[in-house]
Amino acid sequence: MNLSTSRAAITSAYRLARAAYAERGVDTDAAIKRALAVPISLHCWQADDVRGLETPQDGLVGCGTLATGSYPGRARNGDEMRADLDLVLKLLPGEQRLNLHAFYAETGKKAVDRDALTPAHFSRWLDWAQDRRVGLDFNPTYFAHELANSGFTLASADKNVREFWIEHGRVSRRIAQHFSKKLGSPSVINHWIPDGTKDQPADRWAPRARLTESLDAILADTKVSRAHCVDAVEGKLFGIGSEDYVVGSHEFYAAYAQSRSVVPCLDLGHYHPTESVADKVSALLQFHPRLLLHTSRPIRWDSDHVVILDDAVRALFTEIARGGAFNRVFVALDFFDASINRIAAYVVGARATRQAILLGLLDPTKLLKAAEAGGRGHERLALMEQAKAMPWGAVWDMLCVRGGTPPAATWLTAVANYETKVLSQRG
Ligand code: RNT
Ligand code: ZN
Repeated sequence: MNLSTSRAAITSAYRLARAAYAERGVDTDAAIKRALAVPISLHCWQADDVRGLETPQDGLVGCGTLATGSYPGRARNGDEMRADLDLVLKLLPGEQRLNLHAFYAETGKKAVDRDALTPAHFSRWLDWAQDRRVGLDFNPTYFAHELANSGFTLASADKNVREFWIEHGRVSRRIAQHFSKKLGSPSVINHWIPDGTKDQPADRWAPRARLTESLDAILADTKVSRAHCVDAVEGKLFGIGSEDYVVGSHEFYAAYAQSRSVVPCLDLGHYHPTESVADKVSALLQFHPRLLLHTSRPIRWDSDHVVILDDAVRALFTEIARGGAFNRVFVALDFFDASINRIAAYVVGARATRQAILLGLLDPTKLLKAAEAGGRGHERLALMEQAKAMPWGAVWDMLCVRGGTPPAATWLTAVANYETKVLSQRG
């Protein structure tokens, strides 16, 4: 298999593409520059199938998410995760961040429960991030714990359970603030709470009231500054075991975020299959200053497949580009596939996300809006269709060259070598 793409071929294809886009009023050089500058937060949890680094507890029930597959090479500890992420970073153009979950704390031989975590338990991640010059984002882990087995955490009717998770939320924000201060870049902390019920609850009210109160208690910590710790809240339609009722639904969080000045998080897998997440962007951004986006790929359900350049992802970033809103969104990945090489999963998903960003920036918005304003709906439709046939692949290859990474699919060679040398040696 010869995957090489010569620099001369990329340059001449790019010249033709640049001219074709220029005719439509699109500056490809500016689009490449902007697309490279949008930070994408890489989720650490694809590397180990969302297992975390705590000593496994017996009898844990699921958390509404599920990584399926048994492809060899799963990272088994923090060092292996960081080694894998090092290769991933080399294969990705543009600015990247790392998104950690609290259960990736490294506590040595000592077991430290979630309510007692401190920045020191993440010092190895922080050193790594400092060295690689990547910002760190954070997530409290309100699942995979015996105190989450009932299906309720922050919305639990049991005060002790609630207090444990409130404390977890509070220590997590201190950790995020520490990352921000050390790295000089605000840390986005995303609160996703799995609470809900399999079947119809008699009381949909009380858990929502309790979740509101618990989140308020977490956010009330005056030692944490919003300038360092950017809180986001992620709603969901359903999960495994919470098919009928999720306490933190989309409406709950859209309203909560609005009233508490925190950021709503939209995950592409968390809505009815025919609902357009792209359409929500211009609605929410009328009222919210910022949005957090989890790019994912739901197949028939919230399956968290690896992101590809599908219509949902393209539409999402085209909407953001048309609204000039890249400085108002945080972009993060959220998928986990244990059935394929996990390094390739990262690279495919992160590249597809940045391709969608680039495609959004290459959209001939001015021409489309002019056709629309002139009442020429047929022209708008024809131009939208024509945009799909534009030579954007040549622009993408140039973006890879300018980003100092392998173009096209040439990165597969590095993945194959790493699989032979490193991944295949893991038990
Ligand atoms: C779950 C949410 C959440 C998680 C991660 C692991 O449905 O999407 O973002 O995937 O926190
Ligand atoms: Zn998510």
